[in-house]
Amino acid sequence: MAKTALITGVTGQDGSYLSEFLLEKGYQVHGTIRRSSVDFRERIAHLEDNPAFHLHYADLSDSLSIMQVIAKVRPDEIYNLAAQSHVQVSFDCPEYTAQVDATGVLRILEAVRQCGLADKCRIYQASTSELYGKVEQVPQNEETPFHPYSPYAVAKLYGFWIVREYREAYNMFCCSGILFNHESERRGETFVTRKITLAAARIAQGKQDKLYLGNLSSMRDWGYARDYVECMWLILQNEKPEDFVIATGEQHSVRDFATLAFRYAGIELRWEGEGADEKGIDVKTGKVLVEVSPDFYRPTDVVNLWGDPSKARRELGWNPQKTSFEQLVRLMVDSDMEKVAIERADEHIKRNLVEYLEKGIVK
Ligand code: NAP
Ligand code: F7E
Repeated sequence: MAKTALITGVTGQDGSYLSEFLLEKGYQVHGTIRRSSVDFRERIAHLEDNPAFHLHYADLSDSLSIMQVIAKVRPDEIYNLAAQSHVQVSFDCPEYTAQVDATGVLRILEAVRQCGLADKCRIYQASTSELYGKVEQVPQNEETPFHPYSPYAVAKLYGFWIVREYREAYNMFCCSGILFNHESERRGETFVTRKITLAAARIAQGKQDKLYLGNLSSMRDWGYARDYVECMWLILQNEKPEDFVIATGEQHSVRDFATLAFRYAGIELRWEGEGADEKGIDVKTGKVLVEVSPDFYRPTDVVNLWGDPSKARRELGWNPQKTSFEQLVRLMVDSDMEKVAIERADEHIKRNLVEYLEKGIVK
């Protein structure tokens, strides 16, 4: 019998890759979406004709909608990926972030219990390296103490502990993946990696003059999202419900990422100055292409994330180095170079069409 999975946050970066992964494994995949005045289903549009792929309206801040979808689908596995996932935005919308990222997790767990699925349904919670926050140890593993350093991280810490509580109190199979940053060509455009690859592609093709960034020295352990969804699945196939760190085991700065992304877009950068005065300069033309803007500084910033994926490698047989840092940056830049080239071609066609219409060449 095919297994049934429910994915909250199916329209997001990870939700789209996980859907593809589970459909390939023969699952019936159900995803939750939110009503929006514009269509934000770009990442899953290619799956919507698949008869094994089903969508339902639900919101993590609305218990009834969660209860309803779980009662209807009665899933074997739930992947709770839905979240207000932007750390900087969590400073502007702290209460909403708590509603979704903290008590939203409780709503899922309790709905599973209330629907009588506590013994049958396995639950994966999308936890985060942001829990380590103002880090107390490098690299970070499953034993490293948490020190959350943003409203997002504090909300996710509640999510982590309530999952553990339901595991111990009710013997439920629920686990957290403590995922370090993972990126892709589908990454939201306001996260730093995608912001950089898109800007590098636009600057290289004459569509943007400059890129403004915040803290260039911040260090992250960046992996490829497509590789990480496999590990989410492995966590739920494990014999025992346990929490796992998912990371590559390598660390790079925002500056390193930008240097490489611009290089792959055909521009060699040299860095001059320090702090807010640091600039990324095109070696060939001498033009300043990257500047620092304090607008992107955070009230408290997490600056030293570096994961130790030994447990996942040892106990789940997961390969943390499947896609290298260089390959990740390359595939993101290639994808954005293509996207910008298509946008330019579209503009060109539109301009020509307007001219032909004006001149009466076409009607
Ligand atoms: P993402 O691209 O921002 O996707 C978030 C998803 O959650 C979207 O489908 C979004 O729907 C949905 N969502 C937001 N608020 C919701 C609400 N109130 N009710 C229901 N759905 C809601 O995030 P991602 O990068 O795929 O990350 C997936 C999960 O992993 C998140 O929980 C994130 O916090 C966590 N995480 C991510 C990373 C990373 O590096 N990517 C690392 C660690 C943990 P809309 O499309 O309608 O907005
Ligand atoms: O920032 C610095 C910024 O927004 C990374 C989410 O998926 O991963 C993500 O959260 C670093 C920070 O990701 C800019 O200060 C510099 O130190 O790409 P980010 P994040 O905050 O690490 C974790 C694991 C999650 O769980 C989250 O859901 O880059 N930075 N300049 C900048 N960041 C942004 N966004 N924009 C800048 O211009």
